Amino acid sequence: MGLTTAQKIIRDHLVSGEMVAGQEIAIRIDQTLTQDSTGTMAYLQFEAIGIPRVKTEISVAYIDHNTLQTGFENADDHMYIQTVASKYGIRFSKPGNGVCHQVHIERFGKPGKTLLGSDSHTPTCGGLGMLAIGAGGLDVAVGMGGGAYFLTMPQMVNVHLAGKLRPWVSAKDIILEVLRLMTVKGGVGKIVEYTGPGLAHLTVPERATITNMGAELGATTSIFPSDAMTRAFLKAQGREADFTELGPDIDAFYDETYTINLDELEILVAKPHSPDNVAPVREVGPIAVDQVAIGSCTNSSLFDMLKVAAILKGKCVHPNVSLVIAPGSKQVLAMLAKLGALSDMIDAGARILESACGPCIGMGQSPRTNAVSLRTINRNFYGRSGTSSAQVYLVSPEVAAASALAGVLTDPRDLGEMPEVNMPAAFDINDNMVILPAPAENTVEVVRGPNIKAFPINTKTPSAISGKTLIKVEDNITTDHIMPSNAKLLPYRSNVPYLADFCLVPCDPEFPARAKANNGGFIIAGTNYGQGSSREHAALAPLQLGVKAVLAKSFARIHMANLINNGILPLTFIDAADYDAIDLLDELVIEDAKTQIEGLANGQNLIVNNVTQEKSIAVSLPLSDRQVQIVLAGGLLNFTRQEG
Ligand code: MIC
Ligand code: SF4
Repeated sequence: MGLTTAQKIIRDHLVSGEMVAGQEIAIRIDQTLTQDSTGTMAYLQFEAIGIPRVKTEISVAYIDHNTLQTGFENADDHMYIQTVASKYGIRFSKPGNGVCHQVHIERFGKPGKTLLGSDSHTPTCGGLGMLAIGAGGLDVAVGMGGGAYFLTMPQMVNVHLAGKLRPWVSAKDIILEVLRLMTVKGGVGKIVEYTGPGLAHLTVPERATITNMGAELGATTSIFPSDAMTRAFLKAQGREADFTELGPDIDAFYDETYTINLDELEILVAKPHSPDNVAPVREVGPIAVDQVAIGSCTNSSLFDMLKVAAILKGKCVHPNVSLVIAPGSKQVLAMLAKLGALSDMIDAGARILESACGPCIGMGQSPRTNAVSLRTINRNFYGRSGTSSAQVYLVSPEVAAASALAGVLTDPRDLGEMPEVNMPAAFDINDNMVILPAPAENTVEVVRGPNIKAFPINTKTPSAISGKTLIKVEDNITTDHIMPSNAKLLPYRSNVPYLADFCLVPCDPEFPARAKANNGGFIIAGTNYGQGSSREHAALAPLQLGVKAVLAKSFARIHMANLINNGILPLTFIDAADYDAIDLLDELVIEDAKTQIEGLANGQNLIVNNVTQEKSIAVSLPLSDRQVQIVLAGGLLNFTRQEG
C-alpha cells in the first residue's frame, strides 16, 4: 500500500516504533521554533537538561507575543532568550521581525523536514510540505538537544479539494468549512492532508492559513504536498534550493476522506465562542460591528494584506468601527510600504500595529464592553480578547475589510467585483532582524532578570496518590481557561508561582485558594479538556498548586502530553457517567500507585477510589513503557536527567 505525504516524512525520520496508528513512535527533529511566551520556560528547561549546544539543523527563538513592554518583565525575558539563544546555537528573531509562524514559513521552513515548535500553530509550515508539530516547551527543549520527539502515530484524514474558489471566497473559508465538518475535537489523533485538483490554485500563504487553523481541529498537524506552488513560493523567497517535490502515493490509504467542492463553498464566519461554530456570513446577517482586527499567524501574509489594502483603497472605515491591522512580518510590512498599500490602509483610517501577535492573544486592543469584534485570527475562545463580554467572530480578510467599511458584518460580494491583486514576482529579503548565534566555543553570559523565577518540578510517584476534588468543569475547557493569557498575565510566563494564582479562575475564582488549602488534589473535567494552546503553564500552574491527576471524559493532545511531561496523570473515565458520581471536595485515592501506573502500559485500567462516595472508578491512560517511567520519575525533565 502506498504512503501519504505525512507518512513519507515520518518514515524518513523514524527513530523507533512502527507506523501503525495508535502506537507510540519517535521521530528525529530537523528544526525547532519557540516564541517568547513559551520560550523562556523551554530554554530554562533546556539549560536544566544540560546540553552544551543545540543539535538540530535550525532552531529559531522568536519574540512576537510579549511585545507590549508595560514594565521590565517582557524586556527581561527578551534579553534572557537573546543571550541563551546566542550561547546555545539558536537564531534569535528580534521583536518586530514578525509572528513566528509567518517568519518561519517565509525564511526557514523546508519541504520534507520535521519542525517542532512550542506553539500550537506550528503546523502553519505544513503549508510548505513540512511535518510541523506543536508541543510543550519541554518536548521542544529535548528536541533541541537532539532527543527524538515521541508521539502517537496518527490516523490519516484526506480533505479532497475539488474545483476552484469563486471570487471573494478564500482559504479561511476552506478551513472554517473543515472545522464545521470535523469540529474542534474531530482531529484528535489525526493528521489532515489536503489533496485534489483544487490545490493547483492555492498558493503557499493560502495553504498556510489552512494548516495554521488546523490546530483548532485538535489535529496532530495538517499538511499539503510540496509541488509547483511550493517551488514558486520558495523561489520568490530566494530559496529555490530548499525545494523538494513531495506528495502522496496514488494508492495512499486514508482512514477518513472529506470532499469540499470549492466552486460551491460559501463565505463563512465562526460565531462566539468556538472556531467550529460556523455559519455562512449571509445567514448571520448584518450585525453591527465595533472592532475589526486583521492579522495574526492565520491571515497576515503579503497576499492577505494586499487584498485588504485593495478593498480599503480610496474608501473610509465606518465611524463606529476601530480597524486595527498587524502585518505578519517585517517583510510583509516593508513590502506593503514599498508598494504603496500601507498608505491605502492608513488613508482609509486603519490603525497600524507592529508585526506581532497583538490583539490575537489580548496583548492590547481589547474591545469595549459587549463589543462585536471581527477578527481574522484562529481562536475566539471566551475571554481571549481581554474583554470577557466581547463577542468575537472569526472571518477572512475579505469579510473583515468589507465589514470595516460598512460597519456591519458584510458578505464582500456586496461590494461588486473583487479588486485584482498582483503579487510581486519576488519578496524583498532582509534578514537583519535575525541575529545569528555566537560560535560554539563562546563566553556569552546568559542574562536573567528578576522576572525569571524557578519553575516547579514534580517528585517521584508516592505509594498512594490521594487528595480532594478541587474543581469540576464541563466540556471543551481551553488552555485559556486553565491558564489565562492576557496583557496583565503574559508578562509572568517566567514566573509560575505568580501565575498559579490565576489558574482556572475563569471557571472558579476560588480554585487556587482551595487547591492551596487542601495541599493539592484532583481536577474533574468533561470532554476535550485542555484544547487550544501548547502552553506548558496549563500543566505547570496546576503542578505548582499540587494537582496530582486530572480525571476527564477526554483530553486534547498537547495538553495531555504536557501533563504527562510534568508527572500529572491525565486519566480518562471508562464510563463517562462516572463524571456525575464525583462531587467537589470528595476524597479520592489511587492505591498502590506505582503498580497501577505500571499496569497502564499493559492496557490495564487504573482504579481511583472515591472514599467519600464509597465507589471505585475505572479510568484509562494508554501509556508506553517509556511514558510509565516518565510519570514515575515525576516528569520528563527528571527522566531525561536520570537517563543522562
Ligand atoms: C495561542 O495562540 O494561544 C498562543 C498564545 O500562541 C499559544 C502559546 C502560548 O500560550 O504561549 C499557542 O497557541 O500555543
Ligand atoms: Fe500569536 Fe495568535 Fe498565532 Fe498564537 S494564534 S501564535 S497568539 S498570532
